[in-house]
Amino acid sequence: MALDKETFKKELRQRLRENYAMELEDAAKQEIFYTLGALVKARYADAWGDTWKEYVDKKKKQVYYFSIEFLPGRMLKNNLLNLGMLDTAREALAELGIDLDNLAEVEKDMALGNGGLGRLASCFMDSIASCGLPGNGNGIRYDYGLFKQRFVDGYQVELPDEWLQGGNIWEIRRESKAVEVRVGGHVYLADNGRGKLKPIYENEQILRAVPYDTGMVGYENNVVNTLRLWSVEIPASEEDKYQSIQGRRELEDLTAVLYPDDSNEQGRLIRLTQEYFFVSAGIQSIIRHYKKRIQQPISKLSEYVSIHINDTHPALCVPEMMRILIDEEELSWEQAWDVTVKVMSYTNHTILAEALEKWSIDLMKRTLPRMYQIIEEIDARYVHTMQELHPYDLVENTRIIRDGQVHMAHLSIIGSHSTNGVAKLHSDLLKTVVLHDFYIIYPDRFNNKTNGIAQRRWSQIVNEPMSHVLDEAIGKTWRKDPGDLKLLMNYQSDQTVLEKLAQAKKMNKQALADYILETTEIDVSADAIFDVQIKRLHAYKRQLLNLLHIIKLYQDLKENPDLDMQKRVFIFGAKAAPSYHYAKVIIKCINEAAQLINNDPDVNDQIKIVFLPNYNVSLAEKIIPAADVSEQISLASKEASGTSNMKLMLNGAITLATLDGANVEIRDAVGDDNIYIFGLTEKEVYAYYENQEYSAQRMYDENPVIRRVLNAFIDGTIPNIVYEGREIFDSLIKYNDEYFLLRDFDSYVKAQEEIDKAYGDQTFWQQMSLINIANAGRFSSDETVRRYAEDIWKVEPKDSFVTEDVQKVQ
Ligand code: CRA
Repeated sequence: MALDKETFKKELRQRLRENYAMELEDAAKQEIFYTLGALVKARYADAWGDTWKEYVDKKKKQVYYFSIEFLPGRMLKNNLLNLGMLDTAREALAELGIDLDNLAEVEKDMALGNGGLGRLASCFMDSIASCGLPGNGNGIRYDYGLFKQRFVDGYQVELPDEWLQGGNIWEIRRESKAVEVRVGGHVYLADNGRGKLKPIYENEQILRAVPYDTGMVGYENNVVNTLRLWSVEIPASEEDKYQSIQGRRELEDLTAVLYPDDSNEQGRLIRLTQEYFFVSAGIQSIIRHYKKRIQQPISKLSEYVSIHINDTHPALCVPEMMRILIDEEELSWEQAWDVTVKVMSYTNHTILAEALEKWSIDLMKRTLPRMYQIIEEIDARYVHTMQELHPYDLVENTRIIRDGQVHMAHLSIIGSHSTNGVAKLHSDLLKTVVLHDFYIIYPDRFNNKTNGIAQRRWSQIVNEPMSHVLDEAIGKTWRKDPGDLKLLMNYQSDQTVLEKLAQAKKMNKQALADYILETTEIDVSADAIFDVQIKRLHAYKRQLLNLLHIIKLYQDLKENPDLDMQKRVFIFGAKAAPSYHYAKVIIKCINEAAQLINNDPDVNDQIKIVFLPNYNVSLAEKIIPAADVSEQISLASKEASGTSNMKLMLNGAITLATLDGANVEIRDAVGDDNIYIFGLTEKEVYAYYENQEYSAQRMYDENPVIRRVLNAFIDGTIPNIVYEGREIFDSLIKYNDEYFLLRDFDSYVKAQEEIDKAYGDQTFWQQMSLINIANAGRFSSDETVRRYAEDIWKVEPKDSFVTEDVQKVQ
């Protein structure tokens, strides 16, 4: 039921009195925020209960999305929007003299993820609910989210993210749903008295897993699904064992921190235990629910339950499901395996070798002895079956236990019925290169599901000015169905619409310029091109290539201060993993170049560099609506998909990209004339790997522009980077430029020059921008999860359930 402004105000006041014994006029921002949060939560409480009840009553098949990261960011405005209350709340609060945007800033970002992978999981949660699909998240409730980033003398410094301080308004602790998870110790098998073997545990550690549930509110459809995050505690029965503070700490540390690296698995014991902890707790609670409420034979589990393994971190879902089915439900191995493979599906998110998870046998045995036994058996049976069908090498290359290590991707592929990549190019590379051997063995298991974004958040919430222009031009249906953005194509030559879109962009740029001034004291003009690269700092993403181009522009301007060019602000947002030295060196260099360029009077404000610290979801929400240029310049083949590329496109930024990840599909969507493509293709990259002909030294010797740019890193041109500059220089010349920056430099510069020219013709630019917005609908995560639901999970949305009922009646 819709809430009118007066009732909203009354309820807010009433709740404030009840909770804080306070009048609105005396309340602090925090108190108002928490009160509003409680009001919003109460508005969806019934729908939350009803949704669950409907799933249970109708015995609907549900999907459980297992992910070690979720990155929702702030939830207040998203929940208001999805409940259809955003405008009412904004207006009612304004009448009370409160600015909603300002109030929303009280909420701490829920940052239980590193970057793309975790953010994708949260976009999926939003879309699964919004499409009326029965689906839930399962993950870890870290006490500390991803570190906060500050710059000190241009260096990255990491600070803890105490996001739970002050409480988390959205979660509900579900004491009664706690389960126990066993780790460590020894396990041996003994007769269970009924002719079967059962595992006997010795000296194991028992952990209590307590779930905290958060409602995932669907868009105006009364569906509220559940994100369940697990936290570790000491079980009451074990209290005696933990008498020292240190002992308690060690156990409680298990869910204390998120590992702050998205591309390098360090094989740490705590990480492995984290993985097992949330997997085991999640699967136990699914099975418990199934037995208690669905009450079907366990052999039919796959008709009611689908479990998704989001990258390999939850790969232990496979042996843990086997453990429960064999040890507890007493199914035969064959029956259990059949059920497990049917229930599980897996997404691969990267081809970077250093990110492919492997655990040493020794560590696995010590930490999770029963898991290891089961994995050994899966491996042995796999080899046994496959060696009859395939050559020796193929089987050896694909088995789970190899070279003293457990290969988690192999476990995930063998133990599930579906493996997908996250963009067409990436999925093709999985089939043809990275997982080619598996593709030969299981050709039918491989498929593509191009990533998507929660379009309502990344348009309606973050970019109200643009949203209003869209409403006026094409009506409001795009708000529910992002495919309708296509209607905008009819306005390509409509000067009024183009002009209004330009005004909206300008407003957003001014807002970002104000924020930049306030937080960094750098004064930037909203008339300049806002050229944006926002993503984790990684060598393959090539922030350094961006910097090389900036240095070239700087040198050109020094030589000729009257150079005919558009003003440009280069905006960066990027965290480096704390242990990733080279990435931190690049941060330092960008910051020092910024100091130099922003303060050089010769440059005369023609170019500026702004590196905004602490890039996170909330900062992305400020930057993306203000972007003119979207830098997607990874070395072709390395970026599995990317998702900021989609968000920037939706907000009318023009993409400057290599043909990597989903950039290829963005190009297909907007056409060659509305995107700037440069650089090596993935085939050319692979050809270089094969023929070994690349010589960075030769590029340096033969190309004077490159030489001058690189020299700036070692000749004092950029100050304060004596060591860092040398390291950059050596990485490019001495170590032969692993990511082909110098090879792509010229074509990147040329593309940048074309952008400069294009921006000079504002009508032309606005047309490109409009075409990008109009064609962004296909990258909605609504579409993506629908495809997962149909092809992989086999779960059905609420509406089609209704149709079925209707059909039955007829
Ligand atoms: N780092 C990929 O690199 C992709 C996201 C989500 C990544 C991105 O290109 O968009 O996943 N891979 O699919 C990853 O986390 C473990 O691998 C990422 O976020």
